Amino acid sequence: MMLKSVLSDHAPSALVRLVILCCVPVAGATEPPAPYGPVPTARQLAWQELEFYGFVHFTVNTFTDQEWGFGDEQPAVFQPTELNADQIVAACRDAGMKGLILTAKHHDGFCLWPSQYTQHSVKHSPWKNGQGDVVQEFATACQKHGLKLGLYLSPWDRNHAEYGRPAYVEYYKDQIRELLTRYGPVFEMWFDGASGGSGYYGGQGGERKIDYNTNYDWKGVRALIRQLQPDCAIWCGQYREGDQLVWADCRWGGSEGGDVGDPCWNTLSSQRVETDIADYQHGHRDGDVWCPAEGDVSIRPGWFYHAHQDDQVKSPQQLMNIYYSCVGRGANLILNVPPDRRGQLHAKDVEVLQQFGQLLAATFRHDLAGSARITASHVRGGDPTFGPQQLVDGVRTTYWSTDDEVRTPEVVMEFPQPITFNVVRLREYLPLGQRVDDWALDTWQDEAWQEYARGTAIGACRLVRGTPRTTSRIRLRIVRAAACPALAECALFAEP
Ligand code: FUL
Repeated sequence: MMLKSVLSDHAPSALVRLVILCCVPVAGATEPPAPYGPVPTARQLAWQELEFYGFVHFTVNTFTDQEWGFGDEQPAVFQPTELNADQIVAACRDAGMKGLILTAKHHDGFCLWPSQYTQHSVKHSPWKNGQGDVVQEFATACQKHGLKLGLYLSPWDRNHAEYGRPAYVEYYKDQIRELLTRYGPVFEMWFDGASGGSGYYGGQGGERKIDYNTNYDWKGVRALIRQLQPDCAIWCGQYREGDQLVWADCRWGGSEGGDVGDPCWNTLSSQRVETDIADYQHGHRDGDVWCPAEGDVSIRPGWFYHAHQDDQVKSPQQLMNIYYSCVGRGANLILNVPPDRRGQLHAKDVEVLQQFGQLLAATFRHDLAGSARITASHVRGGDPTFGPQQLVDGVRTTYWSTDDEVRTPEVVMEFPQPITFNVVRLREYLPLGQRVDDWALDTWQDEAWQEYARGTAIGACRLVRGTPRTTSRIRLRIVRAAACPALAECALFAEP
């Protein structure tokens, strides 16, 4: 397209035209770089683009003031006085969330939907005379407000008599089948790692110890989910096969504070069968599977609502710090917002969610890099398809790249007027894998380059927040990369 406008504007002679055609690469004529290492599936890519969604912990615990129910709670205790899924989903939407995951069943085994496979559900609660269905109410509200619905179904069931035995696994699969056929598209199934221990177990009590990787037939569970809802991302539920660990679509980020490791690679090794927290937090740079991280955290100290925590709701600024150390390290953030005994969010939580949403929107509304004249030390095949302007076009499917052998290129942005920024956002073009190891960003100060930020992994999103800096020139350096870079974005923002 660029070539075409040059020709028509200046109407060169036939000879000049021929020379131009021979020397100037035609946009789109250059082969894209080969992918490096493992790459995401379409399902994982769609999941990574969500970046931020909610978690809703709600069950009998809300009414017994517990975090973990024992499994002997009477369904009668579940009695929300004014359940309002609309209020909850709207508050999540205002915070900038793209979906939410509801605890259809927590460790206590109580089901928020009228499952045909157990008596231990809303069917036997006085709420709506046993005619209610909390999962349906959330599915409807999510659809209304444009959020995606995800479901948490605790593998550990402290109510079920057969827990830890093969019959329970069949029960568990039956429940998954119900959930994935009744409520429309489910974007994520969340398989908690907390598993096995003491419980009511149909009145038998005692301890039931299990091996998370082998007990639940995760392979069969996964096949069932793929069959029913192929687009649904599966969070955890990894299993051993021979001497390998078969990871699911996405993994835990290794802390319940919302933060993930720095760096947080998208890749994991299937060879490391014994995992520890650091594996989840950081991933493995040399990993052979794509398995991005999700950081989970609650807006309050507990996952369930407790009135005595009403004055411990995290502030918008605290949530922002978490956002930088989760989304800003390339992971997805799931923020828990627990309904109270009415079945609504407390006014304080709603207020914080609104303020946080405003802060996010105000920070990321205007990309200052958009006004830059941008040049690169290298462009793949000299082809504008891979030119540095792709970094500032606001599109995640176009990218700047270089010839295969060029691994430490740089880009310079020059601004017509000095800009003041304090947040940098970088994104790699994920379909080509995670390619960059180290990068740095400099600003032009007093006739010299000065380093402003430096980091390791980029991945889906890398955010760096510093002190405000005013400059008329910026330089992004790729310091080390495993393959020529494929960067989709270099954006600059100023926090309000
Ligand atoms: C943990 C559970 O034990 C907590 O109750 C909560 O659901 C949290 C998100 O995951 O493993």
